[in-house]
Amino acid sequence: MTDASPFISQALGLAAQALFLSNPNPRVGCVITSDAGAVLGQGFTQQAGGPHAEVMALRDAAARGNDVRGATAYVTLEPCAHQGRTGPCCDALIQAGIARVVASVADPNPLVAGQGFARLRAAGVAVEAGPGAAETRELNIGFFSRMVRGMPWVRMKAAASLDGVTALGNGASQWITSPAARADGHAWRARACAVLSGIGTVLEDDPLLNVREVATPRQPHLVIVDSRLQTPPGARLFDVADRQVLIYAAQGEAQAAEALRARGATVVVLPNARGKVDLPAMLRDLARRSVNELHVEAGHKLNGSFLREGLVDEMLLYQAPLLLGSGAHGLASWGPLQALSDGVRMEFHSVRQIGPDLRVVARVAGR
Ligand code: AOF
Ligand code: ZN
Repeated sequence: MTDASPFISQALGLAAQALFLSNPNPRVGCVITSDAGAVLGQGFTQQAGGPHAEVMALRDAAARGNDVRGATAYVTLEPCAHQGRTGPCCDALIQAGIARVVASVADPNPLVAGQGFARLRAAGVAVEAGPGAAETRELNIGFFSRMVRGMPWVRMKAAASLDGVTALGNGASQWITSPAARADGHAWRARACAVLSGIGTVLEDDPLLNVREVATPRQPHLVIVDSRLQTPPGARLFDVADRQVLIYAAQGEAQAAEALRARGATVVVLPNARGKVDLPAMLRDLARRSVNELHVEAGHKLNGSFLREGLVDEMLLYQAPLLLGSGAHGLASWGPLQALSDGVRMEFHSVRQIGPDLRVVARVAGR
């Protein structure tokens, strides 16, 4: 028997090619090999509603004229057993005569969850699970979060000076970090199912909040937290084609909501007791709408609310080698805290220099 890990590594590399493409479907790769260890076919998950990795690999093998009967399929997620937008991958593998499946991890989707493995075994296919499980979870951190917790993975992006300042007291904030950091930030937008910002940012900057600096086959959806429904129907954010705009409000003044709906927006009214948007309820609603990774790019007040309510999983922080001193805004306003232990304890996940700036990815401890 050949060693699983090189082919699983290859399948993980394929899965990574679906990073901007397959949302909200997980990024999955598949490699089909002969007994002698020759690659017969390979593929990765296509756009939502498109073929899954296994089907792409089977098609690839067929296109190359390769016979896959008796072959092994290395796949980074349990093959699906359900009829979703596409047919069950299990059945496609069984029908093609695949003899053995090596899968990284069970699909946390309750529609699948172990049933794929069971169906393969029932058909006499040998099944092994395990290699590459951590890498698959990492690549699909939002999908696992949505399936397991019923919440998106919340990644808060900010650009700050070395002393943590995101804007001067007078509001000046463009541009603290370099074009290289900005382009890198767009790659993180591109992998998200949705980008989120607040009404303050919309009114101040009239931003597009789309992906422009990197090539992408799809735009993430846009979520605006807008308690009093103040988003101007003429805002530039409505000019981006092929994405959904979701506006969460605490009150749904009929006329304002109508004007925004006329611009194609979905308006959701979800107030909390303080007359603001109920952020935890909003996140659960976004998960129901299939948001895996939520990219929060907002001002210090909304950032503060997310942190105060314990809703942030990860920080994506770009820091320029620049000191801006006091009289300025930090990246989140949510204090003042009484004790150091009241802070949000995080762990560094990766630290890298991007052009002249630093990129820090930190995760809330235990997430
Ligand atoms: C696989 N291989 O490459 C992926 C899978 O609506 P559908 O038919 O596209 O199904 C989506 C679900 O399929 C998704 O929630 C997840 O459970 C699984 N994704 N399964 O066999 C793949 N991407
Ligand atoms: Zn499938």
